[in-house]
Amino acid sequence: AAGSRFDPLFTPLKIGPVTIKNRFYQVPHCNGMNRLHPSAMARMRGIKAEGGWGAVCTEQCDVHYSSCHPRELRLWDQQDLPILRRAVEEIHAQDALAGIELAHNGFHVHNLETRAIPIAPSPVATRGIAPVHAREMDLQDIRDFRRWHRAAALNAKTAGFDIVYIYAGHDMTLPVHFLSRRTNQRKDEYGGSLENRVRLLRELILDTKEAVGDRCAVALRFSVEELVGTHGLSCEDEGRDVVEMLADLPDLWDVNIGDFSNDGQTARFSDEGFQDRYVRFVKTVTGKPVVGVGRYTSPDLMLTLLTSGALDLIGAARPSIADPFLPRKIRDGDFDDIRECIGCNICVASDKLAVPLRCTQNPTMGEEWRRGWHPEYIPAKDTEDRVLVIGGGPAGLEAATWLGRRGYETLVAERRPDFGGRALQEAALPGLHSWRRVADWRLGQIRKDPKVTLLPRNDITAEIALDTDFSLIAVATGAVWRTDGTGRGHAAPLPGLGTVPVFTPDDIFAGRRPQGRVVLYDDDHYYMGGVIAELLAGTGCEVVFVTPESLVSAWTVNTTEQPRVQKRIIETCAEVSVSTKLALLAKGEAELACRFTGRRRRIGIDAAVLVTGQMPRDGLYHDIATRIAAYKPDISPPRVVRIGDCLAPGTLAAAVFSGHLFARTLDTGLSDRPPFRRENVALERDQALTGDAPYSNGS
Ligand code: FMN
Repeated sequence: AAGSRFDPLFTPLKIGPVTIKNRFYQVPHCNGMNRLHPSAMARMRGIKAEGGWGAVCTEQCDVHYSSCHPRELRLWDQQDLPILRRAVEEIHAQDALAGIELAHNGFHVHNLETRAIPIAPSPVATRGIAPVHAREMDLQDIRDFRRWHRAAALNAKTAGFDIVYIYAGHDMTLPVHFLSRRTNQRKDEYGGSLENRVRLLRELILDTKEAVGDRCAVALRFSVEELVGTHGLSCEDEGRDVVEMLADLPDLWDVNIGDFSNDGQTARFSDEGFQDRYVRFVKTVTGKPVVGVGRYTSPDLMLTLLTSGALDLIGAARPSIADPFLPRKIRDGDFDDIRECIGCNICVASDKLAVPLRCTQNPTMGEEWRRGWHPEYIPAKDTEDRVLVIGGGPAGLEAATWLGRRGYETLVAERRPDFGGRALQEAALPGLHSWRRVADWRLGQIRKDPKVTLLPRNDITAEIALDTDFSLIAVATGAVWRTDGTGRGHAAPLPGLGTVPVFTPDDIFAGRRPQGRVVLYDDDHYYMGGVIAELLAGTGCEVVFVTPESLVSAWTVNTTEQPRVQKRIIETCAEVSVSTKLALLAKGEAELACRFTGRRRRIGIDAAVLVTGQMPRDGLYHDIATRIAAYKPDISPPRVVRIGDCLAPGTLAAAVFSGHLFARTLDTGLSDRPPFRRENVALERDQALTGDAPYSNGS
């Protein structure tokens, strides 16, 4: 509301020829929907704009087929315009500025789809391990690239974008490859001195300003620090020099630290505001507006960043995913309603795995178009049900939050004294404190809702559940970790159980701790094995970390945490054995087997911690279902469903989603037809093709 101390966050700001209405800026982020699910992508952006973000940007958008990112947007030519226009329309409909991040991924991509040889300042193997090399660009290639970039900028303007980016961040794109001493070994005017290495970037900014600068702001996304010392860009060395050299050339500086694994650090490894100390200097060098990021969810910190002159605009990717309505909530003073990002990077994982974006805190993310879900509104109830939710973990609390909003009278029974289930238990593990936010937000909402009652310390049996007059029962009793070592690697129980003390994550949650030399067997591969190893090492255990995968916590590759996780495990554990199975336990010993050769060795241990499979805790569900099945035909029985980990153990995000799905549909089962819209790519003959035929048979 006007007159609030947060008013500075709601003052407009001129960015080149355009004006942003407030200081909330959704920086470019991919979303797994991209050009393959364009309506879904556009709707998601529109919802962000509706939530009050003054600017909403697309993800990176390739300007040419020699930069063929497998998952992102494209603006190769005008054929790509309709998809982008759709996003612009959605964003403009809510009075926000639309930004587009033009990109050429140079040797960062392999171009397996287009078969174009990747291009680079100097000959180099492409990123990753694909057997592909990039070739050196000659001066004509550089002129061509500038032309493609300029054409894309003009097309972006035609599509209606207000902000056009040059993307020189995250060690990913051609202008950065030219900038970097590591990747530019050229001897011509584009190599050698920093003045030469920055030439292409300077030319791109000037080209873009000349082409579209009359109507569009020209933004530069630049990583001022790469955390590899003076070997790379550093805010104390060449990163700063570049900002000084280009100071007032772009209309907007969008700055961060690169590469993405640094920029997108999880809460396990960094706190809110972690980039501030690296990017703070930018404002002292340029007179142009500066936007920065750092998992900003706290209104107070945002205000301080602005008023202290650290930033002009509060940038956000993940916080805008967790709460698309964050700006509006600050404006309206609804601080308790802000759904804070927990910094888990399940969003990043969805993008990496090329599926629509998901979010632990915001289960509607990625479902805005295909299921018609909105992050703030939900249809009023359309049945007369009264709902009993048994279990107050992430799924149960999420279900109750939204059932209440729909107007359903809901009771949540929990056997523990506190609510939150695994979100609370896991939040006590090293680095996972922000997991609490999953419970806190939902409890905050429920406590304001007279329709929902919380009943702690209530161990509900089937008899009690069926003795009530609830017409719908959702069993959300979670899951248990397997105690016998079965999981992905072992289909049958581990031989030798009973010869040494065995612990599972559930024992750790309950406060039971092994002592001495401990083998931790991680056949789960997400974060649990790693954080428990860290915890035990911190309490004095000598931990031998064993996993059949070739990397520690291998699935965290998708959340981009993996190298940090492995470093920490190497540093904290006594020994790390990858590609190794725990073959058997014996008195005081564990036998380990090489996953490839089967070669075995024995190590002395005092205890084993098994982080393998999980089983749904669904006994109560089956008990209720069995009793209902035996009801006499003249009695109309209540309906019972399972939600969250009780249905199938998975991520925190999956549990929350399951609870949300139940609140919307009163079910979690499968239907005959998909319960969401699909966007089918039109066949060529169905498209209104303009211009030349896209291929020729030579006749
Ligand atoms: N940055 C880009 O410049 N281009 C991208 O396409 C891009 N994709 C991203 C996809 C996801 C799912 C996320 C979470 C981030 C992405 N980023 C990308 C980085 C973000 O713009 C941002 O700099 C980073 O996430 C740190 O900001 P945050 O802490 O507010 O999330």
